Amino acid sequence: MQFFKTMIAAGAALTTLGISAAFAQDYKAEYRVSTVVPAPFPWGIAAEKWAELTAERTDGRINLKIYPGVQLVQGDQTREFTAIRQGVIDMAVGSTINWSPQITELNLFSLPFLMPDYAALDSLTQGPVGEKIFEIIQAKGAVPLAWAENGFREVTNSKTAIRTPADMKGLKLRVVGSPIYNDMFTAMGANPTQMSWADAQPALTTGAVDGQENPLTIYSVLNMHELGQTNVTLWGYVADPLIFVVNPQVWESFTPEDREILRQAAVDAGAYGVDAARKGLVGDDQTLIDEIKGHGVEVITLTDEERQAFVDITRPVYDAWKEKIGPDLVDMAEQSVANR
Ligand code: X2X
Repeated sequence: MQFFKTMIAAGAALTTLGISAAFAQDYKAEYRVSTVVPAPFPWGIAAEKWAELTAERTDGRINLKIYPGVQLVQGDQTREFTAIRQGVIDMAVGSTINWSPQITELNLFSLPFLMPDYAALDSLTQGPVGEKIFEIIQAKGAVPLAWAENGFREVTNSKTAIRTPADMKGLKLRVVGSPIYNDMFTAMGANPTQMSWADAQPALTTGAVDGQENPLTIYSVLNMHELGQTNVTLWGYVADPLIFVVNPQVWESFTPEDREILRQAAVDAGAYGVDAARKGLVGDDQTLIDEIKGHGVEVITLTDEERQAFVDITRPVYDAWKEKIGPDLVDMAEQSVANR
């Protein structure tokens, strides 16, 4: 009897603390959070911040452990979303590119030259398009919580300065394993080859490929200038946001209070990650670009005219993918960008 009284008293105490229904002891000792790259890449910084804030604000009830290199799916980033849905992965901070094989609508962010600047990107993630995308992810079997950022993907290579599509002729470029990238680079006259991020790094080191496209934060952390990637073209053709998600069963296992803490921690970590992703690349602070130039790298910013040639040559790809993604969603995105 004494035992039951104690249990009831303990239950009441937990309820007053705001811990109801599920007890903390039902929680797993650790939740597995998948990312592609770890800190000090902004992507990993965002995930670490999420873990830190969550542990702090739940008094250690929820512990997130980060598994970079998409190691929970043997490095195959295009299988990450399926693994989240199946519960092989509990949570993730993932790129829209890597989940687009399962969620066609996420190709929106890969439409060439849809987003001319950061304000355009924000108008999508922070507006009605972002809400719609979250509904779609939810319907596909994961609970989306917040946005962060990998960044604008700039093209780099070891052979030549790229100012026109003609400069790309025959260049062997590593692209991510999402079909729209093959279509875009083929349209530009390059020779794209799809491979995972795990395979990309040795391919760049050995010179098996001439170039790649990724945000400058990734270029810089990896010192890609030392891998011969001494030609960089800033063209702002696509940007990949990151999304914080949780497997639905895991989500349901948390108390409503803890769910809210986890969500708010993701929102805060997302904002922190976006700052890290843009540091040295926006407004008056161009220090990251200056640092890259300081290594003797040729960094070209396309003029409007030069950029237009790339817009024109990839237009058929844009139109074809607009159909696949869903013309209504793309119209909505074009509106948001126009009104930013
Ligand atoms: O594979 C890439 O290029 C990377 C790291 O940017 C993504 O995961 C999309």
